[in-house]
Amino acid sequence: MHLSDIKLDLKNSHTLQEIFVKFKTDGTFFEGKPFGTGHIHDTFLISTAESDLDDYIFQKFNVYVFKDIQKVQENISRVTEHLRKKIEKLPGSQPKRETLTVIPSKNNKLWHIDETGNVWRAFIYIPDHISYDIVDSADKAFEGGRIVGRFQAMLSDLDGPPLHETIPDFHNAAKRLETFYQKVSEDPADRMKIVKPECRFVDKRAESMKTIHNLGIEGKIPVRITHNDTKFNNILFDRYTGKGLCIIDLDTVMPGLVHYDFGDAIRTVANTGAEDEADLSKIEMDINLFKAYAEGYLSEIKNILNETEIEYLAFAPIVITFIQGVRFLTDYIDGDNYYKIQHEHHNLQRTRAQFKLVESMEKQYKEMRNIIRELVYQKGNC
Ligand code: ADP
Ligand code: GN1
Ligand code: MG
Repeated sequence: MHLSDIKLDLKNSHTLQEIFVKFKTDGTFFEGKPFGTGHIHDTFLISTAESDLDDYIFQKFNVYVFKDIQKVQENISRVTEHLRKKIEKLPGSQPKRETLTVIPSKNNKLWHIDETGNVWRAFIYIPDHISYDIVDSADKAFEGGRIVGRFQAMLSDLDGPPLHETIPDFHNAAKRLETFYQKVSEDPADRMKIVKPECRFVDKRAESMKTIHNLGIEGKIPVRITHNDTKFNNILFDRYTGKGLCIIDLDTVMPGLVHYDFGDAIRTVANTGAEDEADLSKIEMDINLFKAYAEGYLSEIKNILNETEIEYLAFAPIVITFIQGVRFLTDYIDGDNYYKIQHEHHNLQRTRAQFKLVESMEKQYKEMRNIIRELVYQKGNC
C-alpha cells in the first residue's frame, strides 16, 4: 500500500464515521471500506465494533444518474416494507437477509446531505452473502431466477399509487435509440471515427428492438412492478447454503414490463464471459444457463403472466443486451459521463462484448423460444 492510499483511507474513514453517526444505526463505528463493483454509487461497508450488532452499507448517492433522491428512497421504502411484511410470515424466514432494510437518518429522513452537499443513504449489510459476476452452474442460475420471480410475484399486490418513475424512459428502446442518434450527430468526444462498425450493428437492428416496448404501449403486455436492474450481481446468495437470498439495488424499482427483468438477468447469467470481456471469443450465450434461469423464474411467476408476455420472453434478452450495448456506446461517444470506467476505452470494450452476446443469442433464438414454451405449457403445469 502506498502512503497516499493510507491517507485516502484515513480520510474516507473519518468522513464515514461522521456520516455514520447521522443515521439511526446501532453500535459503534469500527471501520469503513469501499465495497462491491457497482457502476453507479460509491458504496462502503461500515463494520461496527460489536460482533452481535448489524454492519451497514453506506452509499454516496449518484445524483447525476438519479435526479430525485426523494422518489428513489420513497419507492425503496415502500417496496421493502411490503416485502418485509410478507417475508416475516414465512416459516423460518430471515427478513434482514431476504430484503434490503433502509436505515433512516436521525432527523427521520431517508437520506442525509453532508456539509459538502454529498447525498448519503444507509442499509443494513446483509451478512454471509456471496454474489457472482459470472455464473458457472445451473443451480445458481435457477436460484437467481427464483429470486427475481418471487420479487415480482410478491410485489404484484402492492397497494396505493403507482411507484415513482425514478429514471423516466429507463427501458424505452425508442428513446434510448433517439438519444444514441442524437449523440452520433453531435459527436461531442470526437470518437465517431472509431465506432463505425458498431454503428452499423445498431442501424441494422434498431427497428425490431422496439417491438416489446411497442406491445407495452398497445396494452398487449401489461405494466407491472419490476426491478429494472436485474444484473446477476445484484442478486445475493447465502454464502454457505448457496440458496438465493434477495435482490438488492432497488433504485430503479418502478412500473415496467417483466421482459426488462428477464432480459437483463439472462444478459448477465447466461454470458460465458464478463460484461466487459475484451476477448470476444470467450463470449457466448450458454443455453443451459438460460434454461435453468427461466425454470427458476417461471416456477414463481408463470401463473401470473399472459400469453403475449410468455410469447416475447425469449426475445427479451436480445433486446435488453442490444440496448445495453447501445447505452455503453452512447456513453462512449458522449465522452464517458454515465458509467464508471477503469480505462480509456472501457465503454467501447463493453459495447463490443454486448454486441457479441447479441449475435450469439440471435443464433439460439429458436431454441430459447422452444424452451420457454416447454417450461410453460408442458403437461400438468399449465
Ligand atoms: P450500484 O448501483 O452502484 O450497482 P448497489 O446498490 O448495487 O450499487 O451496491 C453495490 C454493491 O454493494 C452490490 O453489488 C453489493 O455487492 C453491495 N451491497 C449493496 N447493498 C448491500 C447490502 N445491503 N448488503 C450487502 N451488500 C450490499
Ligand atoms: C448499472 O447499478 P448497476 O451497476 O447494478 C445500470 C444498469 C446497467 C448496468 C450495466 C441506474 O447497474 O442499468 O444495466 O449498470 N444502472 C443504472 O452493468 O443505470
Ligand atoms: Mg448494483
